[in-house]
Amino acid sequence: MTHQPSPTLPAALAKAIEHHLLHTVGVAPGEAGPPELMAAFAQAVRAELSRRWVAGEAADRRDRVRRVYYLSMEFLIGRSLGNGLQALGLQGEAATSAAEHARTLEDIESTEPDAGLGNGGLGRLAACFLDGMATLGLPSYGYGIRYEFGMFAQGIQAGRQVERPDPWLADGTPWEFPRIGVHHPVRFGGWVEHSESPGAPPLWRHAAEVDAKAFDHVVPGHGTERVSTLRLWKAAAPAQIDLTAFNSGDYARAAEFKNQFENISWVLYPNDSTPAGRELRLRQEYFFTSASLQDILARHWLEHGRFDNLADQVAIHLNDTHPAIGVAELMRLLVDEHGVAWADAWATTRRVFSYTNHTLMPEALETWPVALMQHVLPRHLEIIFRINHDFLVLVEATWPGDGDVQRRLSLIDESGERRVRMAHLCIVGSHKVNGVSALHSDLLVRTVFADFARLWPDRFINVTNGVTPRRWLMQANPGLSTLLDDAIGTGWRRDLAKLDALAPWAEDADFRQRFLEVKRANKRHLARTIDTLCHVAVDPASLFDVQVKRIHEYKRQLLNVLHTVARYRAILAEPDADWVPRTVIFAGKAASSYHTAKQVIRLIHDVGQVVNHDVRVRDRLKVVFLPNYSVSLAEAIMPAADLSEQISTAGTEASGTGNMKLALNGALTIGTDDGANIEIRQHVGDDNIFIFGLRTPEVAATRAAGYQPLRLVEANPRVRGVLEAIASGAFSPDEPARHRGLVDSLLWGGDHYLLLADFEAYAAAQSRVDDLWRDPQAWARKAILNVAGMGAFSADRSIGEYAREVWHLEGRR
Ligand code: 26V
Repeated sequence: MTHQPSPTLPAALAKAIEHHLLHTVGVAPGEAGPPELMAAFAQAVRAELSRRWVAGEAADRRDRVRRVYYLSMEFLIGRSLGNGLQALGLQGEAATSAAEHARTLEDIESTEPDAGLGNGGLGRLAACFLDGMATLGLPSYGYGIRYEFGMFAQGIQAGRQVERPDPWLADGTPWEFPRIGVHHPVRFGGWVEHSESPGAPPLWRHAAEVDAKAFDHVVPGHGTERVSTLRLWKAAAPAQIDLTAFNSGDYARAAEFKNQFENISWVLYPNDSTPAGRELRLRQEYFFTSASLQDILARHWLEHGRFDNLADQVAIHLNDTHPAIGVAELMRLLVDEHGVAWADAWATTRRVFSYTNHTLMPEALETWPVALMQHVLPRHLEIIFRINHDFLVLVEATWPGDGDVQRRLSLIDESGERRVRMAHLCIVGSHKVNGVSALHSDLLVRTVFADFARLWPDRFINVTNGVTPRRWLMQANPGLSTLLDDAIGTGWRRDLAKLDALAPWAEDADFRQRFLEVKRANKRHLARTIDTLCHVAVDPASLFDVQVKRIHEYKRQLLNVLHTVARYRAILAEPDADWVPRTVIFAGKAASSYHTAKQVIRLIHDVGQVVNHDVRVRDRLKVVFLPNYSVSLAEAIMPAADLSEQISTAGTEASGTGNMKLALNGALTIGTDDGANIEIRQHVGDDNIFIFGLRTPEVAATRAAGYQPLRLVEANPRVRGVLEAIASGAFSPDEPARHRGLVDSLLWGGDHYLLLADFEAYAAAQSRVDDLWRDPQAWARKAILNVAGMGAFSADRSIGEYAREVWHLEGRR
């Protein structure tokens, strides 16, 4: 397809909006407020995207194209209106239409609720990747769950996190297309019968069945008429059950019965700190995976009428282990339901699947008790045992008599209660396995998956993460985008690698001035948001120092707090020194059961209370915690940041993607030698980034040498002063012991993430940040070089690598 402006829009956008106000929304155009206007704008955009969608689908069906299916429990989409308008090239017209209704486009867009169907990095990556797939014109589908409630909304009450539900569908969403007639049965429980007659497939006598109903979201490509589909499944009680129960007249029981089925797609598990061990989670995983695979096979059958060419036509990607059961489910569907021989089905399965790992933390690797799997998915457990048997035969042939390697590689962990290792199932069932940054992929093959890598070295590759420049630069930062257009032309909008042409502009004083003015305007905007959300006045001229991400010990928000307290104490000790004014900005959610993470939020709040009100500070330090971090809040924060905090313990952050969004918007990174920070450093240059602290091997060595945080603190008066202040209640005078637990976890709890070991290096790097800030021209030069160096971190580059090296797929633009 070629890219032509739509014949009907843009001239007709205003007309379409009037039409939808009157006919779809049901309001007189003159009386429409921002929510009604949002609904009408969305309908106008939806109509045009739908036209493209239908055309593209028909072409793909006609050509029987090879497709990729991206299976993910999470898609953290955010808002869709701005993105849709941009894809259609209608932002200008939309702004004019908004003005005709005496509104700004921003006022209208901000009434759209976020689709927050994800926890953090993994879910947002899936959303960026959908955008990249559509934009590259890959025939592609995302598959996931249509959660009735997304990620909880975070409130802060008296410094504490409170969680509220997120009923994002309460008023409906203009973006979904219920696919009447597209539904699949998903079965659970029961037992398996094996027939006497040879060759007959086993019969799964299931105990329960739910109906998975398809709801599609259109995923617009940019600079192309191609669109992709995100198909989300909603669980519904099968119609006949509905009828029987309700006809019996016992409505309460009928409703309860119905709930048993429909609860599967009610709520996103809001936990990225420990894998959820609950049965409902396993049901969710199987529910969406089974529905998706049935859907894929149905589409394939319709086009080909055979399954022996499935792997030629279909690539299925597993976003982490959450859809891992798909390996067993595809085997079940092919062998039990479609009569394919086991060996043929296995050869197909191995060619179809690929798998991305997103975390090294051993405690994060999913396993399910064999007993639970037997109860929920008895046939799948049998299939997993058979896959494991065949696999262990191979292991035995490779390393004869090596019981240790058998135990380590087995799909079943037999060390305690027997458990199925979902990552092992993914690796055995896939032809490619990747990590998400160079360091992470390297550590995977050298640590957690080392035995597998010895067995199948070619299976393991790296694909460094990327972010979509549409949302994270063009939409979030129109000021910088226009400036880039003026300097280097608009080519970067289609190919982010072209940003490298910006480098010479760092030497242009006039350009630097304009760059700083754009940043200042973005900071004024964020300052207003901070005032609204936190009731704290911050100075847009101060250095905006930003750490935004899930709250986790390994991400070390507490290290940032320790440094902030050190700075506060230093200001009090030398009130007349030349302090660089700083605004330290935090945002992020803590898992509801993660006590330490919640304490960190409380400490940030308490430090803010003291510091922000201390007149001796004279506004040279402010500390704010922005509640309810989300995609739309991130869009306000990224363009306004001066300093990006990426300070995880080396070897713990698989990649990070916030680090990419911030640098792309001209923030300088202060960070450890971890995840994608390492590659950012390679691309922006050593002189334009503040890397500090222990590296991965040194982290291991420090721990191995018997790290003693107490010793370290005894020898370091600055750290001691900071810890004593926090532990003695300097920031919690109403409850002096409130933060002793956090301090004790460092002093007496072993300081597992080595905050104290890295403290001095971190503080020294922060001093270098201050020195640079005092020279605005030098700062601007480096910030511009950061933008210039970030071209490689586009989701389009990542997706191009997946398409070439993993999915063997070509774009149709
Ligand atoms: C993390 C952890 C951390 C330790 C304790 C248990 C646990 C359980 C789950 C998780 C989340 C894993 C999935 C995830 O969100 N990973 C993130 O994926 C991003 C996209 O690849 C990547 O940029 C982040 O570095 C990675 O944390």
